[in-house]
Amino acid sequence: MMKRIALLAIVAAVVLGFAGCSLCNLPPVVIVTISPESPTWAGDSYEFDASQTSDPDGDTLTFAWSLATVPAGAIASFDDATSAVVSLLTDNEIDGAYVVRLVVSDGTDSTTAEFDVATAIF
Ligand SMILES: [Ca+2]
Repeated sequence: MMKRIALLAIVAAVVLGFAGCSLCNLPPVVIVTISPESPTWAGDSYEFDASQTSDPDGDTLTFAWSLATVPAGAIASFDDATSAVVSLLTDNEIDGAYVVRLVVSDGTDSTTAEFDVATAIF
């Protein structure tokens, strides 16, 4: 009887251990550096560097950049929307605000961050 109880305790601990692990995943901590810091001229590029982003559990991270908002008529895009460091080429002759969205996933959870940048015309 004691052996059976001990065995049940071990099984319960193993099951709880696995369940606990899948529930205790921590999401990525997003850190982004934007260059230049101030508004740039329309047609210039912004660099977004998320290479300092990390995961508390050491999980492998994937990056997905998108444009949540662009000035009317703008067709700006990223050079590589799945890289940790991306360049946003803004539209020539169109000034206004861009809202850049980054979703970083660790395969289980994701962290979303948004950044406002703007361009000006001469
Ligand atoms: Ca994680």
